[in-house]
Amino acid sequence: MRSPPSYQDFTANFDWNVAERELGYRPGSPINVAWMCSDRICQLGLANKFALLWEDYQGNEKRFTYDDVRILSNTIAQFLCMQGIQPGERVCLFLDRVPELYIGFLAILKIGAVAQPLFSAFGDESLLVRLADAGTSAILTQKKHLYKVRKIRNRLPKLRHIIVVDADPTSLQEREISFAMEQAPRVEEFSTYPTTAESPSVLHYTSGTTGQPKGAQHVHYSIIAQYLTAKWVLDLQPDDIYWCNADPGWVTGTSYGIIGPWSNGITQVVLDSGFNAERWYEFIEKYRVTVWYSAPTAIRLLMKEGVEIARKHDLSSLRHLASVGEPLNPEAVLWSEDVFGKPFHDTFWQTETGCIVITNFPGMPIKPGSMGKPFPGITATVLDPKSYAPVNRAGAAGLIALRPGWPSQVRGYWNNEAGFRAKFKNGWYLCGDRASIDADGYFWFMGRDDDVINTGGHLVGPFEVESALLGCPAVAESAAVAKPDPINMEVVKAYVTLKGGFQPSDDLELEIMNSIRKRLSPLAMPQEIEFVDSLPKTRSGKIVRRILRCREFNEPLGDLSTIMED
Ligand code: 6R9
Repeated sequence: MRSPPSYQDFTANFDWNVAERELGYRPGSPINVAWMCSDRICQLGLANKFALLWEDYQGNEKRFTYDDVRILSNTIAQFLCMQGIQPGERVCLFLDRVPELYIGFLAILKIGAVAQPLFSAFGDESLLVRLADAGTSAILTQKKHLYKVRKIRNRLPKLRHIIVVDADPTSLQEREISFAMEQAPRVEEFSTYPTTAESPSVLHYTSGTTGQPKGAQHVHYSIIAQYLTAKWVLDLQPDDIYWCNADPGWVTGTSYGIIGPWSNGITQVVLDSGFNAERWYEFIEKYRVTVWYSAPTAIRLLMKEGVEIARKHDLSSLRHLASVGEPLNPEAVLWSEDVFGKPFHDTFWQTETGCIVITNFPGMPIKPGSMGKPFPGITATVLDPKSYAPVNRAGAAGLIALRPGWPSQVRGYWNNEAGFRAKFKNGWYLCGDRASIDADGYFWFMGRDDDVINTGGHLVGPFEVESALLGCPAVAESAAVAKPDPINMEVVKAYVTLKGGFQPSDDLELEIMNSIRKRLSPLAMPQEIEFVDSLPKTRSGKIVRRILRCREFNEPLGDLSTIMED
């Protein structure tokens, strides 16, 4: 049996140009992610290999070869060109995990436009904030999500085209157009727009503590890192059947749900359905999935369902397992060793890093609970929070920091230069997380360094929730904080003071929760609302979420005098 290379093998004389060479990229020449992921794979002789095996919650199935993906992305690309969409314009993907999402993503990149994927579970307000900020020109969506777009389109003057992939043309209104990918005449040849290394490619919105979500701007050169990390960390081999169960509304679903596997010419499977243990195991068994990239919340849900369900299925095809998004608790690693015969490998990264940066490699001894070591070419350390100098003491806590300059690093935040600059200190990029490094160089995650709530691997910004809460007629002031949760690690909890004339009640709590769920998303919805008379504030009146968070987690408050100052 093939034994994977050691960490030393991976790191010795490392240079990112390994990936440039393997992808056939010569610095200075055009580079286009979509072309690399489809046309190039066909040219390698893999045109008839399956790129995508797709299934939905009702059991409908579709299969697409690399040649299908090439031709269908050409077909959508040509349609977008005919609508007058120009290179650099933002085109939003607001779709369930249907084939049009994956293939449309490539199409947008083929015309040199910027792909802006958003979760289809988003409500109208979450959608509005992100489309308005990006000045998005077009949106691809489905009939079932159209009502949300219709609700906000009058507030989006720049949104010229609402493209519905499954609608009956007679039911459409102004600015709406129907386009059925598989019924349209197939476009065999399309000349991909000659984007270069620094041309913008993907715009992913991610939440921070202050302000509305930030648009992380990526470029075509990112593929260099996504290709190599997918190959080495996810251990992709030519015959693999790869399953990444992340939605492309989240960076994991694009970097490793589209670009990583397809740039490697791998067959991937997609299940467009929510969590269901039985269904997931059936899916693995049916497609003989070999490599699975998942998340701690999903693993905890599987653990909760018990080993018996897993034992009913033949899961012996699984060769390599990896996880991302939140701390992977040691119990989950041990459980997977017991149930699947192999451990989940924790990987750490962010929307801003574009690729896995700290990780457990296939051939590396795992220390359960640790995130592993830096990917070759990534210089990672932990910094003292006051001096921003590396801590350099085994086991000591610090801020996770990376030396800027790896290929898939975010190039900026859309419309938010100051927010971007604030992420750099002393020549380091700060991730916004805390960790320690042990004597063997393994990183151990400790927590976030801000007020962002990580619920089931999804980052929710308190500001976004609080803004939505203030939109409820009864709410005077609010603070959104994390509350511990056995499955999602954290959920949103809101502390609320009411306006005069309103009384706390269960009905009011439900009404507020529902309003947030509809306007933002089910994930951003507070699972609990605590009505209070006042909120803790600094002397100048800023709400101090940390005090409320400490209360939820039963943690000591520490020195309050510094918190209460500004
Ligand atoms: C890919 C992705 C990034 C934040 C990150 C950290 C948390 C991600 C983790 C992890 C502990 C891991 N995070 N991986 N925490 N262990 N292995 O998740 O991107 O949505 O931008 O989130 O998620 O807090 O800073 P993104």
